[in-house]
Amino acid sequence: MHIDILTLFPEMFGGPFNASILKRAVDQKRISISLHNIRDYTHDRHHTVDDYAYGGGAGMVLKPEPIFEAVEKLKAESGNKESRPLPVILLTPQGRLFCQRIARELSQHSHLILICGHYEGVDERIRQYLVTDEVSIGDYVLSGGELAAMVVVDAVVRLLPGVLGSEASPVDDSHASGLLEYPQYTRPEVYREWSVPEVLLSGNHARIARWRRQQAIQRTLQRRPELLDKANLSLKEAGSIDKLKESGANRGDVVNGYGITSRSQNKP
Ligand code: 9D3
Repeated sequence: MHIDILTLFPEMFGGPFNASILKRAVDQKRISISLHNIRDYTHDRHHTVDDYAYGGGAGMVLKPEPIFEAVEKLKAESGNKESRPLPVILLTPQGRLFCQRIARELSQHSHLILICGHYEGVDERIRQYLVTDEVSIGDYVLSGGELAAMVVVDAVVRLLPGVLGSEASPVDDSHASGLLEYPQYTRPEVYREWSVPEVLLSGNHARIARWRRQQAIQRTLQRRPELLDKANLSLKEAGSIDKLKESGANRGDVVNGYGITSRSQNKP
């Protein structure tokens, strides 16, 4: 897979892209990432990338010309042979909410172009006539699309064949199974008087699997009950959840470090 990223701040990408799984994927030539400074596609003496908004108002707007020219050049070089259009993705708070399903969808393409917007926003014609998709990574305010692009790249690249190597296969991920993960322990068996649950030391693999499954379901019910609607549960498991719900085990209350209780729903 090749990924082109258009940004006003290419230097922001150095850290994440030169470490860990992404670094290895690049070194193994499973992916290539090119960073393009939008400023390099300007023609005027001052390398102008933004301008005042028509109609007035505070804040500048990214000009269409440099972004159109950069994307058109990359498209021409790409020679897209796929039946589907080459994804040109604008990272913006107004985009569709990024999730594991979208990561999987994007991982099916051999080439992606990502455009990082900035606080000011972009000329609407970029959305209308250049971009094929708009993506947000969540309902909180970032200063630009760069961190969002890094999140998208990380989530997509680790799904590509061979990238994870010997590490856990992507289908084991909690967000792939639809449940949160079960509690994990390692040595020592007793730390500061806190023991590892006896079942995990039992050597009874069927019993361990049942315990982990039950813990994963219970944890999901307490922390992210909405995930259970889409999780793959057996009829028996679905029935036991209904019982837990009736007993109030999913009240969703969380307690912070000060013992203050609140609902666990994320309100904006
Ligand atoms: C004047 C700014 N805001 C008006 C309400 C809108 C705004 C525009 C651009 C707020 C933040 C940004 C910069 N953020 C992104 O470009 C961005 C983003 C985000 O802020 N949150 C989650 N996902 C993304 S993807 C790109």
